[in-house]
Amino acid sequence: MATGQLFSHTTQALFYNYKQLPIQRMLDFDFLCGRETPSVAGIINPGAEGFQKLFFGQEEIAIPVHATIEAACAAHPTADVFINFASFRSAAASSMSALKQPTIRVVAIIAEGVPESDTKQLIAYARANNKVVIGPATVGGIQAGAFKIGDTAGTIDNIIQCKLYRPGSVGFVSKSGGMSNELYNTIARVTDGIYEGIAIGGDVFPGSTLSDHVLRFNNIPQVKMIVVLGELGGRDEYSLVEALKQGKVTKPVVAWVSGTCARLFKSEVQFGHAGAKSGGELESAQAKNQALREAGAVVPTSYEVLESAIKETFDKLVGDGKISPVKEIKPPQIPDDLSIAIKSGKVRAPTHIISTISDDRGEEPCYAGVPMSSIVEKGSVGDVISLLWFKRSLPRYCTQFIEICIMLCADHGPCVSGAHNAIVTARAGKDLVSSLVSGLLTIGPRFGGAIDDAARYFKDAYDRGLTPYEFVEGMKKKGIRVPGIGHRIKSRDNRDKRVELLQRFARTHFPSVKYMEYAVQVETYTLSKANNLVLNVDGAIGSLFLDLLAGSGMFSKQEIDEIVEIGYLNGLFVLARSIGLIGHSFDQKRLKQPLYRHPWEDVLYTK
Ligand code: Q5B
Repeated sequence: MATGQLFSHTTQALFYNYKQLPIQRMLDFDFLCGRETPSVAGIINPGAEGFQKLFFGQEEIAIPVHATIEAACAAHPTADVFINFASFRSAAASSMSALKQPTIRVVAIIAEGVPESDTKQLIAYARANNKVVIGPATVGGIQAGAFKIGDTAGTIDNIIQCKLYRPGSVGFVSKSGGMSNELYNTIARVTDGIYEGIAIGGDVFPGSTLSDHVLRFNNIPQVKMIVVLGELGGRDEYSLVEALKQGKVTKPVVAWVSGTCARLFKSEVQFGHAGAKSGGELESAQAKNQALREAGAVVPTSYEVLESAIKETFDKLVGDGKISPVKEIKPPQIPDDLSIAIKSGKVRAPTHIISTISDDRGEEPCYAGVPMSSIVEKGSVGDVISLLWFKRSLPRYCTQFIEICIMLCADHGPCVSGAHNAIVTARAGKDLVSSLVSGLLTIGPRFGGAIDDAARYFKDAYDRGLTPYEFVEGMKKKGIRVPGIGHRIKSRDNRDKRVELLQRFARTHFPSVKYMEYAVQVETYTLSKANNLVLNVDGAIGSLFLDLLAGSGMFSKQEIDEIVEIGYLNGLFVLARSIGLIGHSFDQKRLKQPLYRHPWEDVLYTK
């Protein structure tokens, strides 16, 4: 892997597994560096296709999403870096697929816990095919001012503080991703900054080694000095020792192997990384530091003086005229995300939706301010309806009345308009929701949806003091059928039991049933005209709900007028009948009923 540059200002990557945050961080870094093209050319989200919206500076861009690695590589032949955010379970297989693509040159594997045998296969394949693997168990790497892998270097604030938006003169390689962030800071403080930084990952077998990257840095003219941060465990550092001894590294190297504290422990210690364990003497931090020192690297006496060792080496290169100071630039300002800006109080933004009935943001959802747990403990469906529709807790007799309406209107057999539609739709092979809505769509002024109008007309007539005669004849003059009156099968001699049940409940529990009594008087008059002009279930609910609103003391006059005007009450029939319509749909499916076709004999064909 000796030959130099891995990345440039135009490098583009394919990002495996959609992870919004690291991709957005890459794009923010791009913007900071003044890149013209986003560094993420495409996203691979196994099984999904389309586009993902993200920000590139102030603008939103749509990044293509591909279902397979092959499709992504075919669509973006110039994207030669593969950033693999797969889990440890699938990281090896997807990385191998990526390495096998002719367009992919570098694969970064973020997952920790990739089986060592799988990693060894990846390494062998990459070496044989002149490709580079960074990781597994890595945060990635960064070429300052040019290209960044995933979450490398953390937040934008940190990237700006570490001056990573423009190249410096230091090549840096570390095992640890967390410590690389620390060193980006240190290096920015005492030098002109990073040219490139790589975290090789903490596994026993990294895809590329410390010395691989040091040798590569040695070939990059812009890199004037190299900083290496190793750690105890493994022998990786010794290949760097060899390279130094053989004179393959001609640039100054400042190195530190962390983990010198391991000797303070009595037994073998496993540190955070899989590879970081205190094994034999040769793998100790002390032995590796000593070997590096002897091979010619600048190795400080402790981590605390690493910073001054880096500074001295850098200052000497400046003094020798090997480094000319980098021209400082001011990076552009990355616009804050709206949510962050709002939180900080810097901006305010108008909302697009207003909602007053429920809130799911807290620890538990609330209906009209009442927490779910208290509804479950003490409430009923009637309470849920009163909270979500009327925004208040109603007395028990009111919620009970609502529940009775739901029970009574849940179904009225297969022959009514709604059920018929639901049945025909189910038999046409359609799904539950289609059957349900096809049934619901029949609810209207003639079928089930006359409750609101019944309430409106009865209220108006009663409040204006009209006699039943004046009311019904007035409606007739206007050519309007009295809503809530009349039924196809119910009549004077075949009363609707539902109406009786509602009336009985209300007479027992409601403080007043004046509107219902008025409706009964209207019925007495309409029955004198025709036997089927009974007060039907819609009329009974409409008139009784007026009594509930007026008698409960829970609603102002203005609120009652609004409820009647907006038309809440058909909702009771819609809600209730949905139960039956769903039942009819299931019934037809269960009975495996074939496509319905209406019989010819039942149609009058005429000209
Ligand atoms: N006439 C319900 O009519 C029906 C009159 C009237 C004055 C009236 C009709 C109507 C108002 C709407 C209403 C809810 C269409 C009904 C429901 C749920 C259900 C359904 C189920 C369930 C029935 C014959 C003569 C004509 C008409 C006159 C009729 N209604 N006059 N006011 N309201 N009502 N809907 O039987 O002189 O001969 O021309 O529109 O409240 O939907 O079970 O099926 O749970 O599923 O078809 O219960 O009453 O009568 O149209 O032949 O009229 O009576 O003007 O007079 P019919 P038509 P004329 S509950």
